[in-house]
Amino acid sequence: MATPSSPTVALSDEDRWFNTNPPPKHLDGHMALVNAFLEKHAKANRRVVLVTSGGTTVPLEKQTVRFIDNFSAGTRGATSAEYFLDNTAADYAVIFLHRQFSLQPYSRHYSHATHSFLDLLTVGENGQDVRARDSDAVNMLSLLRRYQAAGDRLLSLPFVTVTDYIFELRAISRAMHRLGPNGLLYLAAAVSDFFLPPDRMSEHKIQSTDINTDKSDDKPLGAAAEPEEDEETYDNFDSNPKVPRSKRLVIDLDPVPKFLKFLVDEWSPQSMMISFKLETDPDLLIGKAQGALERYQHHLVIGNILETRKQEVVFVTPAEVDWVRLSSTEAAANVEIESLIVPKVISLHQKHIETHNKKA
Ligand code: PAZ
Repeated sequence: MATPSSPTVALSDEDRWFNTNPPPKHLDGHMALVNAFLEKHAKANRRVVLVTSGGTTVPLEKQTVRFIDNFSAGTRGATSAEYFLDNTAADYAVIFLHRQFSLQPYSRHYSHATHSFLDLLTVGENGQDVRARDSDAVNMLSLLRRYQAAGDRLLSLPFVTVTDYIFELRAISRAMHRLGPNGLLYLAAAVSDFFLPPDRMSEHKIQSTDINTDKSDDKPLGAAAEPEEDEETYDNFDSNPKVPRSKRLVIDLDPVPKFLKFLVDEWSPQSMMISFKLETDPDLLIGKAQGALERYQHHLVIGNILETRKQEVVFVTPAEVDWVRLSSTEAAANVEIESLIVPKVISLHQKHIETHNKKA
């Protein structure tokens, strides 16, 4: 403990954040798996890509009942992971850091379908075994072969909250530093920009009424507890101040620290780093992507618009702005845009490695 005479070292913003937020329960277990995975693939001189995928939650209570979430199902991440793994010439191993229960490479083709997976099965002729229905069997067999070929080149690790995500990202990217330029960070997760710090988070479920004066969520607070109309605080949050402040849930979130800066500068400076940028207003996309590149000094931002993200993305580097689009024929044939994104990323990573090796 610091005494008045002992020197004190000011904590950086990064240290302060990591000291005041709880690490995920499974971090040590995940890192044991990551270290063994990296050891094996580094020995084989294989490239390793960390693909992050899916949305992060922002819990509102420590014993979490309610949380804020976002739209992402993890399609971009799961699909991209598959194209990295299937590219046998490039020979990547993939750490797939994904939101728990979001889409996964290979199983994504069936896992979130609107019909039950049981509809794909039929009972064999002998009445004893189970088979895929004839109409699905060919596709399933080819998928199973691709999944088995990926085998131990895929390590899948789940996260839930935005805090879990940042802890996992720091630990994994630091561990990937050992790969030098063979490491690739492909950050497609939809990460919340805001969170509720633990010192302002209630331990238990947030109550909708004052539990000391009212037991029911349905009826209004008892007359004795309810201030008279003219005493009540009708704060003007909006143009309809009919609901008193005491009955509103007002959520006041802090910004999530800009951790990509730490990633580039300290956690994994030799890896190639690609961030994704999502916007809904097309007029903002390129400027925001260029702003992120400028601020973090990483290698590439892949920009996309919510509505068109499955048809087009834009590669923004310090040198150029390059749109990648499905042609109308490709779109009609349900070609996945990740089949265009991933080969382009692989060739940029190849250049990154060559540039690094020339300098060394
Ligand atoms: O998960 P999904 O396929 O529905 O969406 C993918 C995406 C839009 C979340 C991804 O392409 C992306 O832009 N991620 C970064 C989002 C952001 O933090 O700006």
